[in-house]
Amino acid sequence: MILAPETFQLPRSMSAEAPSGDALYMDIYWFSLVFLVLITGAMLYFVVKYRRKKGVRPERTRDLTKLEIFWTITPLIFLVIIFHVSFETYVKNATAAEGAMEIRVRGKKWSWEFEYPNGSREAKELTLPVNKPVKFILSSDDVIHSFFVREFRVKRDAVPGQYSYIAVTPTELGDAQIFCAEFCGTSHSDMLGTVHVVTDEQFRKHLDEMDKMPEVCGDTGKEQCTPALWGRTLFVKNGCPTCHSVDGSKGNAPSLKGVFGTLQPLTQGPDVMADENYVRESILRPQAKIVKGFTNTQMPLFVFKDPQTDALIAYVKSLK
Ligand code: HEC
Ligand SMILES: [Cu+2]
Repeated sequence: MILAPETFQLPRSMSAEAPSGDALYMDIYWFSLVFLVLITGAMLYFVVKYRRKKGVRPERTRDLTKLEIFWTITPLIFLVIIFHVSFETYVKNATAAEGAMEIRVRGKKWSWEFEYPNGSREAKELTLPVNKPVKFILSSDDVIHSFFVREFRVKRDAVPGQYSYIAVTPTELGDAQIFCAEFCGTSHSDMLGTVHVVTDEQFRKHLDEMDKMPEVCGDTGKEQCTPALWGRTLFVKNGCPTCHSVDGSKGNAPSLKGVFGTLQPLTQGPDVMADENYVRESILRPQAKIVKGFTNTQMPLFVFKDPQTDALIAYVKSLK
């Protein structure tokens, strides 16, 4: 299959679903353009031809029922055809192929979380094997988000309390940007992510290694990884900084600076020592102990495997 590169109108196409939609888009585009030119041309021509002239009195117009029926029915036929072709393309692209790999996509303020069939999860980054059909099962932990990848030509709302689906078969190796296409609050514009389309072998390797500490991490992605540095990478990726500062300034969530190893005042019960167990619980079950001055409902639920949780704890510990 020959895939179109980026054009003035359309971004690069990277999925098996893209060509049919693009073709439809271009058909409708040219169809509209031709009629725009024809109608505007005819209009201008008549404006000039029948302009007011000295000594010429305009004729009374007559009803031309046949002509009126003609120009009502003709566009209707065109619209019915466009609807039919669009609907067919939509249905074809909305149904996942038999045996498609199921990936859960969860929108939360303000990050995307992806869960692979083996249960591993990852934030803001999605890796997919090339030429394998994928079915995304979308949901939201809070408000309505919308999962949008231009290069795949897919967009679907992630609605709280409901699952929605999209099917896609990536056909090109490379990266594409994930957007949230539904305004969802303060950091909506940061709700970005990246899809990596890789070979089957790279994909399997990625699944194996996802839950282990990578060799390199950090902002540049090139620093030698330590648990604390990996923790910081995960902290940023999972959108923790949208609520928590690490420099002591308080917003709608406690700053995590200097938390570890100190007594934390709670809304209920005695103060509690912020040790490993407390930080772990605060991350995995934020509702369990509520820090004084804050409400419990704001921190979303995160599910991390032990290595990730340990790395996050190491990072919180390092914030002196
Ligand atoms: C939407 C805002 C929000 C996000 C995102 C968020 N948190 Fe929180 N977090 C809170 C709030 C509010 C509290 C205080 C209430 C409580 O104790 O549950 C809190 C409490 C905590 C505490 C206890 C702090 C203390 O002073 O004792 C830790 C540790 C923590 N969060 C870690 C994280 C980590 C790690 C992440 C990212 C994986 C994260 N949070 C993401 C809002 C958020
Ligand atoms: Cu969003």
